[in-house]
Amino acid sequence: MKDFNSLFYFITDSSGFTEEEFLYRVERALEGGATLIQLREKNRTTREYIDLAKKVHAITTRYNVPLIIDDRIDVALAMNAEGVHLGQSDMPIKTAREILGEDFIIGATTKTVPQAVEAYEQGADYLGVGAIFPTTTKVKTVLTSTDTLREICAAVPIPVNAIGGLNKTNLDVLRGIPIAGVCVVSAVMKAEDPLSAASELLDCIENLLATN
Ligand code: TZP
Ligand code: MG
Repeated sequence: MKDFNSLFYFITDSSGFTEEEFLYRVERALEGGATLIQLREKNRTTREYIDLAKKVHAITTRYNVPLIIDDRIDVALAMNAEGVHLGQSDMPIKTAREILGEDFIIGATTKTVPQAVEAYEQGADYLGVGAIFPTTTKVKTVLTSTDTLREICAAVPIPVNAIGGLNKTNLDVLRGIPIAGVCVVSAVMKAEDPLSAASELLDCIENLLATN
């Protein structure tokens, strides 16, 4: 069933953690209130990606939070994830939708209005837009202005999330922009206390969106 809430979208980065520490942090993020979660692995074999995804899925299922797999529809299909997230150089959204069917959640990274409209028209369920701020997370990206973010929100009827360098101290730049939620990696992943980081962030996002 395609039911998701991108309000507090936590994206993982397992680099530097043991598997045990990584899974512990994923669970603390969920306990702290993450509403959607993406497993984002860039340096694993397919088999390792599937193996880790199954372990993460066992946790997310207990919290009733959909699990989105970054980049790889084969991995998502192999372990019954709820969705995939595709960038501009990944499989086209249209092809992914044809393969995955209507019930799968498909997200797309877009940085311009034409990219956003195309992703929507091809069947994307939500968009990630950024980077809003420079990020310390390993990613090939460029900055996207909040003006462009606002234009994208106006151009498509699906949820739009802001991403990139966001944390509880800088969400104010998003005030007044009709986003559906915020994506974060390091604000939770690298926090000393991921549970309190997640629950404080949830409060901040709720506060932000209450006035948007
Ligand atoms: N896409 C644009 S910025 C980014 C991705 C995956 C990384 C965001 O990570 P952080 O740590 O929240 O800045
Ligand atoms: Mg990608």
